[in-house]
Amino acid sequence: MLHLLAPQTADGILKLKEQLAGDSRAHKIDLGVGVYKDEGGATPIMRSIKAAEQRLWQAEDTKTYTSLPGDPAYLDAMRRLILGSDVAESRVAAIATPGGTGAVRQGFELLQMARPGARVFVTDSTWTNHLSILAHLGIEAVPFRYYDPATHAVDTDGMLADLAQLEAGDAVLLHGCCHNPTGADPDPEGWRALIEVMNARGAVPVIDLAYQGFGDGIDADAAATRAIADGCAQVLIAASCSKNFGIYRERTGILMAIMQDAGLRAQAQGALTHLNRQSYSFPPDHGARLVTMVLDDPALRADWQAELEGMRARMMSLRTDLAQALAEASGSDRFAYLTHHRGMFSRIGASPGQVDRLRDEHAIYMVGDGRINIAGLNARDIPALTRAMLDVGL
Ligand code: PLP
Ligand code: TYF
Repeated sequence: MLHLLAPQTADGILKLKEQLAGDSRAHKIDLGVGVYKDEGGATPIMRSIKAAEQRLWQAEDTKTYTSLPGDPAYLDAMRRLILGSDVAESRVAAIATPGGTGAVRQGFELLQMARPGARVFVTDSTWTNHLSILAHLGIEAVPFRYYDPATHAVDTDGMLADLAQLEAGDAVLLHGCCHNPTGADPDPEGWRALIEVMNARGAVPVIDLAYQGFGDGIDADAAATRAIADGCAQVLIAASCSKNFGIYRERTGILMAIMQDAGLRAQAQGALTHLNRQSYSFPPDHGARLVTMVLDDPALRADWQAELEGMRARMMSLRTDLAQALAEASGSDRFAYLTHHRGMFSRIGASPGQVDRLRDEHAIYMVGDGRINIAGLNARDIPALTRAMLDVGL
């Protein structure tokens, strides 16, 4: 009966990798898949991770199972990294998950366990995996206005008008920082209004935090998440260590459920642990252990922070340099939005036809919705990208 399986559409972002591999033009520029790259185009292992790995190889004397929710030291270190000291430990239930994707998946499953038929409101647009996981689980995704292509910024009024449709028991999926795919995050006032509308309607925030440290810094990037955790009675947070620790393939993430009191925390912890058991029993441990070692050792942590800050600064200066090159070549300031966006991504407003032309005529690859990965750039490619963007009419 397996022949009954319906064909599935491939991940459009990951498909770019194959297209790019088949392109023999030496000057091709990869602004596709969201992976951090250095000036030489490499995605290196961070120094602190390499050092932790070396120590772990020497010190680790067993690979017996951890516990179903994951190593408690990892869950604790991540809670402190994400929430700081703003949120009482007694409110936080957590499980380790295979990557941020695993956390997102488990979070949606938890919503469905709590309330079959719950809807998830999503930013228009959002990471395509959000939509495909929701569809796979049979959960209704309700898009709300978020990004205004005219201003390249968040359409706060439109967002709040659409969220007035929220009903009690709905969930709202937000990107904690560095919105994927647009690069536009709400301003502090927008975040405050979001908290207000979610509380007024009885909706549960679900925060996807995949780029902490890539926007304005480790604590600044967690500020909205902390404000929501502080201001709302129940919150889900799905976080990834793939980008900020550079451990993509280790599959390291966490799902936290913040509840109003310790009793409800225990109930949520039971449900989360149950979910891990139903899915894969014990979550992957290697990446989680490296993250814990880095966060808990002052010297490793300082080095990690310094290296992460260097990555963040590189992305910010690429933004500034590209915006400046475009301003000079176009004689206009219509590209200033690049410096207002945060994280790896910006949506540059290219139509599907313009995306095709950029690829076919200029060997520049980006996602079909006009999303570029800023970290895929380097100083040498900025003139070519500038010429190409203006050539196709952006
Ligand atoms: N959420 C968003 C918005 C992302 O862009 C990513 C990308 O990598 C993830 C979650 C999860 O990543 P991973 O499963 O590799 O940790
Ligand atoms: O959006 C991106 O490019 C990253 C990487 O199925 C990614 O989040 C892309 C697709 C995917 C998993 C990760």
